[in-house]
Amino acid sequence: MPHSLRLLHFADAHIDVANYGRRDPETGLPVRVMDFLRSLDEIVEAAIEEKVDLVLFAGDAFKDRHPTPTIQREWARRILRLSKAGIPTVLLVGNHDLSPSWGRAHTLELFRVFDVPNIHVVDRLQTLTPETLGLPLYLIAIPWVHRSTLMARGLSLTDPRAWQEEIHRLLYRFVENALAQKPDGVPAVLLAHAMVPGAQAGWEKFMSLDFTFTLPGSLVRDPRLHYVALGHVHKQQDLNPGGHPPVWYAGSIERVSFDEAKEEKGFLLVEISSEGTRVTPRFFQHLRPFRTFYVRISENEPDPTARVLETLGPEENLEGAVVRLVVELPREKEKALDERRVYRHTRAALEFHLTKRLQDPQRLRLPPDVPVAQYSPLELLELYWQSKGRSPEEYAPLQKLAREIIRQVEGQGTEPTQTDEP
Ligand SMILES: [Mn+2]
Repeated sequence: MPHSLRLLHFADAHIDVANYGRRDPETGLPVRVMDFLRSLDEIVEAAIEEKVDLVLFAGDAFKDRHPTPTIQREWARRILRLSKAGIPTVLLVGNHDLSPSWGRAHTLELFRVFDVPNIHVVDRLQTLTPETLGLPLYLIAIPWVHRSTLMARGLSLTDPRAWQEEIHRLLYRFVENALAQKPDGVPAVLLAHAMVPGAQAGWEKFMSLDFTFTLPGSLVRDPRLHYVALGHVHKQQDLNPGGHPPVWYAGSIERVSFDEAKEEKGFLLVEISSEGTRVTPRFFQHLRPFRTFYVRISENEPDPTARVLETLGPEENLEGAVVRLVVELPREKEKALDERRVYRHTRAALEFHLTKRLQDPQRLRLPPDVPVAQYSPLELLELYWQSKGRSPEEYAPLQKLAREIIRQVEGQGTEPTQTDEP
């Protein structure tokens, strides 16, 4: 290997996932979007300062494939800084960047249309040669593959398992061919946006509406590779600890939900040399705190509001944080909770979410002369709603949904519904 190569790997920017809430008066951008952009700025600055040879973005630039022009501008500004700094940058397409409809543009396509110097957009199975990259490195790239793409290739949907096997056959063939064509003496890196079995998944599974595009573990742990740069899973992790090649999800660049409250977020600096591959995670210091508080109010609590405020602690401790408060309290205590005071106490927080869980003292009681077995599941469910003090108007839609689910489970087909497609 001629000399050592230094890469910066990041993924799952999702810069507009919190495109709402309080706005910054100077930029007009939502404060939370600015948090994401700050992470992105740090990534770009690190790439320039560290003089990396290549930046790999492993997919999912935005929340979905309809970023607003403002958001697109902010993304483009930062990618152009990399371009102008002369750093080859590969932008891989993730599931959130893609339209499921055949022939529609994805969110990264304009960089290719304008032929932006040093920016390489990858939206199909592709290899990037040392000539293309201007570097002694061979890149094998696997973007998220959409169901419609596979269907266009004639894969039928009837048997998901056979289908998954067919995808995996295709991927093994692609990687095998790619490695066979790799010039001697240059390292091979795999860049992919996909799920890999064994990864600790997080919020991204709720964000994904399509089927899960999965890469087999043995494909990514191929020892002929020098590094595997993954995107899709939001928790940063190495899927081959201590092994070769290192197989890393860079993770998302900001926290998206409370599940990630304790997760560090950052990017990876990767050095490939004749001695092997060294991966150094870099974490952001600026991340906004996400704080969750639980309070349980008992039946004989004299002052529920005071209890809640005490749990939240001093107002100034909440400054700038995203705060969630869950209060469990007996239904008859609800009126004693002064919500306005609670909101006033949390006004320094950037966001405040209050969830009240009202507890009912009475248990579900059935008439004593009728055995439970004589009730149908639907009747029992209705009794349950009633015991919770719900009105028929409130629980009717849920009953209807339950009826449909029970029908489906019992294999009697579905009722035609009037609901619109999401
Ligand atoms: Mn994804």
